[in-house]
Amino acid sequence: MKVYSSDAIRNVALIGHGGEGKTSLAEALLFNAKSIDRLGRVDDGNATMDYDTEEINRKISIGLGVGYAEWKGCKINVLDTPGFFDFVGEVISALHVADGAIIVTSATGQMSVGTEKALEQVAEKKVPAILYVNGVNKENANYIDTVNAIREGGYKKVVFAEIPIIENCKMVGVVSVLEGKAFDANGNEIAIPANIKPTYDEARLAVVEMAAETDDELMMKYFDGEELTHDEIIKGMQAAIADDKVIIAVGGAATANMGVVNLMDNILKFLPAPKADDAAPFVAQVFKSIVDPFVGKMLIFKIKSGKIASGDTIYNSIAEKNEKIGNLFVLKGKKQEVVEKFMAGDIGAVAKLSYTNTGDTICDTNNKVVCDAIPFPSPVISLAVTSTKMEDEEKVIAGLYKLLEEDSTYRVEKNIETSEMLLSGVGETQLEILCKKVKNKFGVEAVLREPRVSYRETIKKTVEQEGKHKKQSGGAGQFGQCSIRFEPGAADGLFEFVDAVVGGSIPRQYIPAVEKGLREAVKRGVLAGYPMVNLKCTVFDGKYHPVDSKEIAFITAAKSAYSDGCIKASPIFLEPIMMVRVIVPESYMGDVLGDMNKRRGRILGMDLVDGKQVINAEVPQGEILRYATDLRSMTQGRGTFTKEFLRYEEVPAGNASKIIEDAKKRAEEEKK
Ligand SMILES: Nc1nc2c(ncn2[C@@H]2O[C@H](COP(=O)(O)OP(=O)(O)OP(=O)(O)O)[C@@H](O)[C@H]2O)c(=O)[nH]1
Ligand SMILES: [Mg+2]
Repeated sequence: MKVYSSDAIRNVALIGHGGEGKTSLAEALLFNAKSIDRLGRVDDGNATMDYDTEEINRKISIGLGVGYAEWKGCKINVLDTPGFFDFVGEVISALHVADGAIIVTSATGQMSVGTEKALEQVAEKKVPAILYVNGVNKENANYIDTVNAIREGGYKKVVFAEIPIIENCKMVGVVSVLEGKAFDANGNEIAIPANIKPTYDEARLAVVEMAAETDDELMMKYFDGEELTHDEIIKGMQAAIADDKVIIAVGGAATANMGVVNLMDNILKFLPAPKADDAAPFVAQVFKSIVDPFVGKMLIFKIKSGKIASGDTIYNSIAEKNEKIGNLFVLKGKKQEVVEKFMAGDIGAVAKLSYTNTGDTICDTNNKVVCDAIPFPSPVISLAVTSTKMEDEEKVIAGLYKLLEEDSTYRVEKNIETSEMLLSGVGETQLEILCKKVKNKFGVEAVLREPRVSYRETIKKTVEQEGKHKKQSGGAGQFGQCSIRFEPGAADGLFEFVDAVVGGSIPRQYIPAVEKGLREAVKRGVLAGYPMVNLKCTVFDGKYHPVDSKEIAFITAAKSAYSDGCIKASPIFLEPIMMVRVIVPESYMGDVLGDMNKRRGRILGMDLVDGKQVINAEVPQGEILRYATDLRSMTQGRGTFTKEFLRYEEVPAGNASKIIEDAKKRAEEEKK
């Protein structure tokens, strides 16, 4: 393959709502450029970008797919992202390196949530974008209504650049608002169809005005009533798009390869080339890793400056190690082609590096720099992961650790307190798919379940309790007896021991044994075995035997005083309370608040920030284990939230029996 320099490169991310045609569009882009010789289909499981087993099974994209289309002397690097919200990490990776985006939306006449999110994302990241309204070949497709719905939904910066001419579910031509002309399918000029004329007239006016606004001189000209030239309009649009002031809308049908060639021309014309200098020292950032069974870990990077060739030695400034570059590749989904070198601005792949991971910067050994980290989201849902077979559990965990190389948005860690392995991520589907991947790749079955809540136990009343241990039948005997006062409140909030024995009723040398017994005992509360906290224990009396008293006897006596005493001291459960911050569009406020109420949430405050409602609430952890999933279905994916541990609080009496029952069930299961 030819080596492309930055002015001939376009790095575009395809983003948008799930299932609206990104992968199909990527396929058509690659096909038109002859990168692939047949137009594969997501439905047939042979689309270039959806090659993973789970992608083929589910007919959705899961991971970021990378391909390229060589078009009119340029190279369009295509980054096909998944639309399903659980995989937003892939979108973030793509937008971190893309110089432009194609927002793919379906011509349904409405703005889908994913389209809205995509529009928000490109605005936030200031990524110039084109809106590709897909599926205009469908029965009830309506291109104009779709664009208007988006404009009315708060995105007036979306303007009609083209209006497809549809006859019997076929795109037979296009009205180019920018050119001010209409063309048939062969590119011959035709009259603008009457039914499109009103939309065209309005759009043309908007385009001219937006172009004029980019330049003071043009503005003067426009106000003087002079016509802007074709070049002035195009230049104005280019500037407005680059500035993220305008998003041009075009239409087509990816699976029918309609409007795609137009789109490719528009990518070259309106999306900016990467700003990257070949002459500067080499700097690149790895934005995606794929574990390939044959070549090992494939690292996909974007070159910010300089160039790279196979055989180079580079420096990883995160791992602080030198690495030798072997073969370099361009990718087409799972397929690789070896290339000799890449120039600044390009996207390439390299395999078999020892220390390099997603997010890392690789650079010239004499120019050590670190690129901005990719802002991956923090996990919002945790599930406990085990295996159907006990002996497979280790393999499941090892598999999940291995897959971390491909996905930086999940975590695997042990909860030391509950001894559960927790799998945490962006959504339940992500976690389920991870388990499926572990099964596909490593042959072991992972099982997910709701994690245990780290409850605590404590007491509310003061009691005095005698504990006795006596074993005096035959052989050496054991004897120890102690009286202990158990009361709520420990100096450190956990455990406090006071020795108030006078007159030697327990000899000095056995007092530490009493404390030791209690310290062991409080590890398990008397209700359901959760750690006992905030307990003050005062030993004030006891008895001993000159021969049979031993350390172990006092340990045991203290333990029995503990269990007999605390059960009478009004034991209760404490539960973790989380500080939860929910952000939703205002229209969902009522639902979210009502739902919070059902979860025993306490609303602390509500705020309108950037047009969205921010709700702060304190909620028991056990009530929001699956909040990520529930909030999403409550808000069609428009709501987000964060949570953070705050403190422990008493569990209402009515909820205690359920905790005890669950603990019993678990104990029985564990026995089995
Ligand atoms: N009729 C019609 N169907 C289309 C068109 N584009 C895509 N489809 C179908 O829509 C479905 C989803 O297409 P994909 O290309 O997988 O959509 P996607 O946006 O990549 O989906 P995710 O990656 O899961 O977000 C498939 O069944 C496609 O065949 C189109 O232009 N016309
Ligand atoms: Mg897809």
